[in-house]
Amino acid sequence: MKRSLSGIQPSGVLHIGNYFGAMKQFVDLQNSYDGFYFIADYHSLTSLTKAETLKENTYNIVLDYLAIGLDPNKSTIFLQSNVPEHTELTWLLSNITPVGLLERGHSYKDKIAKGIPANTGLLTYPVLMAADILIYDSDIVPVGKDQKQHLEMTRDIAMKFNQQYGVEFFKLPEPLILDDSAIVPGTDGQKMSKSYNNTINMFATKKKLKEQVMSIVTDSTPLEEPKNPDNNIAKIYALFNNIDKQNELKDKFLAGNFGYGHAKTELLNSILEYFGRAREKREELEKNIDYVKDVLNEGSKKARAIAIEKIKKAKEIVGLIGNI
Ligand code: AQP
Repeated sequence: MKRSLSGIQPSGVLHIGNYFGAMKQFVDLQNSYDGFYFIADYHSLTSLTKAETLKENTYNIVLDYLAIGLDPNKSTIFLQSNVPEHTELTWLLSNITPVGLLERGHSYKDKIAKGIPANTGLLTYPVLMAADILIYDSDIVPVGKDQKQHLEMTRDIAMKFNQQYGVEFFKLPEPLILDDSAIVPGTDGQKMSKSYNNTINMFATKKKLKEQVMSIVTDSTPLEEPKNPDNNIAKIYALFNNIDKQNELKDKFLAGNFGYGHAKTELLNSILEYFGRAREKREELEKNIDYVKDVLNEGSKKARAIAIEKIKKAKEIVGLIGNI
């Protein structure tokens, strides 16, 4: 069975961009791929400095994974920092990765442009990501479009290693990016992002969720007039509804006498309905945190056993002699 691997940073509360861009694919693929899905807690240290928040976010992501239907009997759910071999491989890969490649990273450049201090972790984030993927011989990586360049870097780094040491050691992974959910827009129309304060969180309280949906930015076309049917509400609505429902909404916008507030209420109902079962499941899981911990510990053990074998071979290839 081919292997699918991906991770999510516990840098905040997960949102429908994370879900449609990546997590939904984790669940959809779990019968056809050997799934490895992790919580990228090492990665989140590049932006998160509050230990308590990191711990809380980490538990929340495991709950989210399980609530949306990831099955630990089918997929391996693990914590990145429980497999320190990821960081060990990062060091080996760092020594073949040109600084220029990392400096060209869109995500790195965006963060610097926003005034985020350029720590080394932020620059070398893609090398750790390459290690995460390559250490498991992953075949595909389901991600949103913002990660496309990082996946290309992973392939470049793998090729460079294979060439430099004259081996076919690292498998070149393929990104899996779905057209319809490649970039989910946030409430302000930019890419939805944990750090932009523009998110719709699938498991927010109903009151909070309503506030988030109502904050979607629209234009000021009067109620009675027809509206552009390709607005931000319609784009988000499309993620939750089939084509007939999408067309119905478009027709209402074109007909006039249908305000953005009405559309937002329809969107809110769709979101609540879509995640209804997952919400219930999440509430049940919250009462059974020992089970959640077991899932993470068992998954981490399984992942680590694979990573240990791969790093051992990688060290031999580069000439680290180990125990003699
Ligand atoms: N708006 C989005 N549309 C589609 N996919 C998205 N992803 C994130 N936002 C969108 C995908 O979610 C996965 C996990 O992302 P991540 O948490 O590792 O980092 P990120 O891409 O940087 O996500 P955020 O929300 O934007 O986090 P911050 O604000 O912390 O940087 C990835 O597959 C990503 O593509």
